[in-house]
Amino acid sequence: MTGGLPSPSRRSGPTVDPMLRPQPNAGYDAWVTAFRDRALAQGISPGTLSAAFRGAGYLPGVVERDRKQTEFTRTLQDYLAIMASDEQVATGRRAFAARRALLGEIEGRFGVPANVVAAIWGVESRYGERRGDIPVISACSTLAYDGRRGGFFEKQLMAALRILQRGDVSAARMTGSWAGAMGHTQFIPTTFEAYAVDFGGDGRRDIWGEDPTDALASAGAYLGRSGWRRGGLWGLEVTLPAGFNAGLAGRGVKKAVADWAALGVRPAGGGKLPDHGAGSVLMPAGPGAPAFLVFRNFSVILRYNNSENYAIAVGHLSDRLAGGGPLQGRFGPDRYGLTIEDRKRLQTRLTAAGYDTGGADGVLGKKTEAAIRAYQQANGLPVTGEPSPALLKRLG
Ligand code: NAG
Repeated sequence: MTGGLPSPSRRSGPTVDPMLRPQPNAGYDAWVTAFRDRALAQGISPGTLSAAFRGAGYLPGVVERDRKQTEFTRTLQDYLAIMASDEQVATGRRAFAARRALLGEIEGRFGVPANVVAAIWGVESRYGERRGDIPVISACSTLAYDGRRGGFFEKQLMAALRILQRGDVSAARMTGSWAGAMGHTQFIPTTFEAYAVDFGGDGRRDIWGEDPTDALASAGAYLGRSGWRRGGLWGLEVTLPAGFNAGLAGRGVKKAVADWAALGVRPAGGGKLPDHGAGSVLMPAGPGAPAFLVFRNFSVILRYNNSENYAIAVGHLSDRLAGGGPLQGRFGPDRYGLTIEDRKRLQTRLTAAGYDTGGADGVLGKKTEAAIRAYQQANGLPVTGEPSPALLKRLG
């Protein structure tokens, strides 16, 4: 997954955003003409190329999303508010229960626990609800032409064409996020080529359709083949003693569990630290906020998405799907001086005042930023798009 969450998928009818419909662009057309020769030289057939590019085109909305990723970086608390709220956990437990047998088989084959694969599914596509509906050929060719990360997206485009040529999916069904992450488990084309499996046994690897069988098995295969240790934990929430040396936090410092215990690191849930080999202490939200001891399997989750906050969210959600409780530690105010309750209140009040924030989950994204800008503009305030305690107060 690139740049945060996959966009909501709409299963029927045309994509609403007109910026996600192909638009005439002579530069793009010339780029595609030259690209075709490179693809032919790499063994893509003329038939595959014409089927792939039929109806494909330049999508300005994709470039816009790539350029204007939100100013707000997604914190651990944001990830948890989105993926592991009580409501999301309840949804996740239902999805997990419904696929328990399949996930058990996947665990048997690849050694990755059922609840971990289910957590990846939840984080990547909300258990299949948001698989992405942007045509992958259009998205990857637009970004390859655009050039900001042209080399990367040309590789993805070439991989997507090989996937089409192999017959796993038709061009029309090959959809994903604006950045080419596809299906239930948001595989980019090169990850698909390297790790996707046909677990259902119909001769195709289908991660796009309603049935999540191949996608979940592919996620299990990806983590399993990336070095997941059978029986190992990802990590756990811990408490740190007063005066813990923050210089010891971070994946750069690895110590045996006994050494961490001697330094006063304790499981937040009580008892003794479990021993899953050398580990690192992470303090993703600074001193006083939830802290974690992470093991080797944590690094395997990072292969999926190289963000510590992402991997902690997956790990924690996997615990919750298996019946565990919420984090014990509390997050302090953010860099604007606002707690998550403040941020939810800000969103509720902006929305009530006619500035839609797209919900009140306490996560500040593009819509909240736009709502703040619009409110500031309309009220003669400096237009920063940034929240503040003063803004919250003003909104009453
Ligand atoms: C992620 C890929 C990962 C790749 C990374 C950087 C998946 C599930 N994850 O989207 O393999 O290393 O981008 O390109 O495809």
